Amino acid sequence: MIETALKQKILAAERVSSEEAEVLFNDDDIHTLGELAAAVAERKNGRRAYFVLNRHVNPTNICINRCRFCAFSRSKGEEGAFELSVDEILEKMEDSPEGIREVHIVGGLHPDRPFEYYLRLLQALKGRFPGIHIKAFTAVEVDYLSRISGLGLSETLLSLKESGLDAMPGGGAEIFAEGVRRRLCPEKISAQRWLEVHRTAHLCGIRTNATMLYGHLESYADRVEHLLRLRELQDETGGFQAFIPLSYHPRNTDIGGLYPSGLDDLKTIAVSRIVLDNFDHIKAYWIMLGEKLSQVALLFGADDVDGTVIEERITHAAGAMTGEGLAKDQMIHLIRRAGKTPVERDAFYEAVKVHA
Ligand code: V47
Ligand code: SF4
Repeated sequence: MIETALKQKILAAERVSSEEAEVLFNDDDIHTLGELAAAVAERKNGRRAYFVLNRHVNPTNICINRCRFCAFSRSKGEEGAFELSVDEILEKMEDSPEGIREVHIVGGLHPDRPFEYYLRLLQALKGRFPGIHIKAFTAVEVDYLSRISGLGLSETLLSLKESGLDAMPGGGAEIFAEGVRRRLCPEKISAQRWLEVHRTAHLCGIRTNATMLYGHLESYADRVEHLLRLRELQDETGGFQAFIPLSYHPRNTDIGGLYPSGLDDLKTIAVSRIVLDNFDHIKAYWIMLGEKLSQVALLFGADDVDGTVIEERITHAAGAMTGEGLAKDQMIHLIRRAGKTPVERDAFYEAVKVHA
């Protein structure tokens, strides 16, 4: 049972402490938790629920990190490894359905692609599709680009921005807690560095998202630590747009294990909505949650279901049970039937069309 004092605190828009956040995770009263999170979401976004017409592009799956939860990456020369040229990516974009507003680009840390490839890719995409926002490169990739270019973090980010980068996705955060992070992804940048890249991006005027990979080896206390570190940085910069809890998919991974339960997925959305009081948006990523659970998540604190997506490869390599994309009509239907107003948005949450 969630105590009355804690309920009142949340309803009065007061900030919850780390102890209180743990209480929320440990409580099994999912209905009360959902109601509280829904009240917070309604205070922030009314009845609106957002989606974007977007597609994904993964320039390569070749990666020197080889994180133990990642079924997408390959080593160079390994069966299944791929690398796309700038022209091949432009062709994919040409073949996409009409009306796309955002392209989401993330990939592996390629051992020998030069920094110029990434700048050329951005310039070519912006030149050919000026109306499409480019949300690209996780903090892990940006750190790597800074290393291979020999430029500082700000210079790297400013070069990417000048070449066409509009916003950054939230991947690579995984779980900040040091012990678990070391077991999950020993080669990956530290939590501190991930936060530093985002801080620098915000200072350079680049808005970003944040994620948390949950349901593997971490505890509730680790999840709370993660959320609080994000909340702290957001207090400092205000540069985060959305938070996306990423539900672990165990297939074809080194660490294996089980999928998180549907209740854990809903609980994580709801607690995130309550704890991250300085984030405008909580995203229920339907690719990972499934269409039906992401619809329910709209009643548990989420106000965004990502987008049409098209050609998702990272989650699908690890056993996603969803399709690789959804049509615009399906997104609108999903949101409407949850009793919300579908708002088609761009990469900056500007409304493109309200489907009242
Ligand atoms: O960084 C990798 C995660 C991320 C697995 O910012 C896995 O709008 C679950 O960050 N099970 C990429 N997750 C996805 C991502 C994202 C997706 C949609 C929207 C946005 C956004 C960001 O996927 C990786 C990693 O954290 N991931 N393997 C897995 N087995
Ligand atoms: Fe590479 Fe990212 Fe996969 Fe880790 S999660 S192996 S950094 S592609």
